[in-house]
Amino acid sequence: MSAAVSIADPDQLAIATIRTLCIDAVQQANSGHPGTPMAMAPVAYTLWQRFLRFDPDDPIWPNRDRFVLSMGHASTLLYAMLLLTRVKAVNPAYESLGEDSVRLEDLEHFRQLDSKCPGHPEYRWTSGIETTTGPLGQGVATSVGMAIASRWLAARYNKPDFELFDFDVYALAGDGCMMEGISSEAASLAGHLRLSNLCWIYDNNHITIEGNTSLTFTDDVATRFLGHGWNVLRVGDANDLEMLSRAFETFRRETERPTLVIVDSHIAYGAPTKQDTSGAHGEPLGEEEVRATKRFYGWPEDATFLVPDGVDAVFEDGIRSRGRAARDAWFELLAAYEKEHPDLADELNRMQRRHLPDGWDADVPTFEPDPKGLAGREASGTVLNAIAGRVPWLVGGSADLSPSTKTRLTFDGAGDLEPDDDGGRNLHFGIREHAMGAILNGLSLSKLRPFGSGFLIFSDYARGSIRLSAIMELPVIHVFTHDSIGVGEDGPTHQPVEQLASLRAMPGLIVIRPGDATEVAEAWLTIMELRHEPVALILSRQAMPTLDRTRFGPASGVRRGAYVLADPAGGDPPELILIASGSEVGLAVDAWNTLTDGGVRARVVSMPSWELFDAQPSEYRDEVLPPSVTARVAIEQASTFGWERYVGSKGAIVGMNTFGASAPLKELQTKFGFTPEAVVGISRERLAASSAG
Ligand SMILES: Cc1ncc(C[n+]2csc(CCOP(=O)(O)OP(=O)(O)O)c2C)c(N)n1
Ligand SMILES: [Mg+2]
Repeated sequence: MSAAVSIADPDQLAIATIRTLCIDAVQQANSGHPGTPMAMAPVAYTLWQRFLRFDPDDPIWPNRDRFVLSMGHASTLLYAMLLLTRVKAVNPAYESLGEDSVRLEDLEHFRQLDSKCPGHPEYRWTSGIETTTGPLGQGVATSVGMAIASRWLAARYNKPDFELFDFDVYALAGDGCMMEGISSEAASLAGHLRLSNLCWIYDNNHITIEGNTSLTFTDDVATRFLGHGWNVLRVGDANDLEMLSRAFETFRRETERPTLVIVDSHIAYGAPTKQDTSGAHGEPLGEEEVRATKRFYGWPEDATFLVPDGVDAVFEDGIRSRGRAARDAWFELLAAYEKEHPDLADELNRMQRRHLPDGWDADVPTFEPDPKGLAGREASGTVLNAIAGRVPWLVGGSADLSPSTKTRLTFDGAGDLEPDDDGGRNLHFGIREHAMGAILNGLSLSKLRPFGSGFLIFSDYARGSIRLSAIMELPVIHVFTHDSIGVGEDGPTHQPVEQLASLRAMPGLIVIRPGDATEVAEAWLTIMELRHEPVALILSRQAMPTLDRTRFGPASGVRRGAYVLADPAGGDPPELILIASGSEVGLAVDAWNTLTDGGVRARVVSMPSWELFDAQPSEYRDEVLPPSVTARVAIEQASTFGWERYVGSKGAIVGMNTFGASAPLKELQTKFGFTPEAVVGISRERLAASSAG
C-alpha cells in the first residue's frame, strides 16, 4: 500500500517504518509482543545501520558481526530488520538463491504456519537469524560462545597482513534476560575472558509481564556488571541516536572488557494508553490504539504494512553498502590467504561446511580384550585426544570436572583458552553448566566443533541449552560421565536416574551410552560424522570389561544403535533376548554365560542408542529384536521409563525406580538387583511366562 508519509529525516522515516511494521504484524496475528519492538526500534536501527558489519546479500559471511535478539519475544523487530535490509535466504547447502529471507507476506503472516516469521526467531528456518531465542537468557549466553569463537578463529587463522577474523557480537536483552541465572554465569565468564568484542544492550524498561520490575527486580545492574569485569555505559533515552552511536563507538574502542549498554526505554513508545505498561507486552495494541500511535509517529493511520518509498535507499546507503564493501574486501583477502596459507584456508573451508579433515580418524586406537577393562570416560578421553589431534577446530572443556570427565586435551600444543591465549583448545567453563550449554551453541553456530562435559546428573542444569542445540540441529557434543548409581558413595544427589529417559525424550538429540571401550571408540567415530545433530555421550565412571570382538559381535553395530552381541551356539534361534546399554552390557554377558550353560538359547543385544536404532529400517530392527521372541529383559542402571517399547508387554526391565543410595558400588548392585544372579532369575521367569503363554 502506498500512502504519503511526511517524515523528512531518513533515520526517523526508517525507524517509524520498523515500528509500524511490528505493530501491524502483531495486530494482524492478534498475538505477540508489540511494545518492545516499538521501544527498541531506534536501538536496532542505529546498530545495524551505522555499526554492524553485515552484508544482507551474504548473511553467512564468516567474519560478519553477529546480532542476537536475546529477548526473543520481540521477534518482529528482527523480522522488520531482515525485511527492510533485504537479507537473502540461504539454503541448507549454504547457497544463496537470491530470494529474500523475509518477505512482506511473511510478516503479514506473523506466527502462522510456514511463515518465515514464527512466534520467536528460529535459526535455520529464517536466514539472518543467528540463533534461536525465546527462552530468556539463552541468547545472551550464546553470544558469549560467539565472542569466544571470534577470538579463537583470530588466534588460529589471522596471520601478518591477514586479519581474517575480528567480528563483534551484539546481543539485545531485556529484564528477563538479566534476571535469569544463565546471564550471570555467562557474564561472569565473559568478564573473566575479557571479551572486549562482546556488547550486550540492556533494555531497561522496568516492565515485565506481571508489571513493574519494582515487584521483583531491584538489582543495581550496572554495579553487578562492573563486578563481572565489564565496562558499563548508559544511554538515558532509547530515541537518542547520537547517544546510542557514542555508546557503540565506545564499545568499539574498548580492548579489555565486554561492554554493557544500559538503555532506558519506554515500552510501547508512542502508544497513548499502553506506553510504560505491561499491557504492551503480550497482546496487540488494539485497533484504536494502533491508529493513535501511528498519528503520534506522523504515520498515515489507515496504512498497514507500509514501507514508504525511500526507505530502501536509506538502508542501501547504510548497512547494505557498508556491509557489501566489507564482505567483498574480506573475500579478496581470503583469496590472497588461500595462496599464502593454503592449508589453513582449506581448514576454514571444511569447517564452514562442517566437513572433517582427511585422515581425521587415523589415530583412533583399537582396544584389546580385557576382563578388567576400562571406564567409559577413560576410553573416551583417549579417543577424543586421538581425534582432536587431527581436527584442529574440535575444542571444548568442562564445567570444572575435566579431571573426572577425562575430556582434557593433552597433546602437545593443545593449550588452554584463557584471556592471554585465545587459541587454546581446552576451554574452562567453571561451574556454570547452563552457560556452558549455551556457549557450546554459540561456538557451534560459529562453525567450531564444540564439546562440553560434566556429570550426567547435572545435565538437568544445562537442559534449556541442550534443548536449543536440538531445536537448532547443531552438532554439539555433550559428554556426560558418572552415568548411573555406579558412582557409588556419592549417593542419590549424584546418581542419575531419570536423566537418560529425559534426554531420550528430547527430539533430535542422539543419546549414546556405549558398553565397552570398543563401543566408545565407535561412538566417537559415529559422532564426528554428524553435521546437524547434537549428541549426549553417556559414559561410565567405573571400569567396564573390554569385550573380545572375535567372540562377540562387531562394535560397528553402534552406528545402527543396537546390534547382536552374542547368540545361542550353533546358530539356533534365540528364545530369550537380553537388552542392555553401557555398564550393563557386561552384566548381560555374564547372565548370558550362565543361561547358555544352563541350556537357555539366549541372545544379548547391546543397545547404546535408541535414536540410532529407531532410525533403522524395520527389517534390521526385526532382525535384532525378532517380534516372535517375547521373552525379553532390558537392563540399565537408570529409570525404567520407556524401555517397555523394546521389551513389550511380556518383557521385564531391570532398572531404577528410586533415587539410589550412598554405598560402595558392589552393595548398590546387590541392593538394586544388578547382579548376574538377579538377571538370570528374572530371565528364567520371563522365559517360563512366555512358554506358558
Ligand atoms: C526462560 C523464560 N521464562 C519465561 C518466559 C516467558 N516470558 C516471555 S517474555 C517475559 C517477560 C520478559 O520481560 P522483559 O525481558 O523485561 O521483556 P519486556 O516485557 O520488557 O519486553 C516472560 C516471563 C520466557 N520466554 N523464557
Ligand atoms: Mg522489561
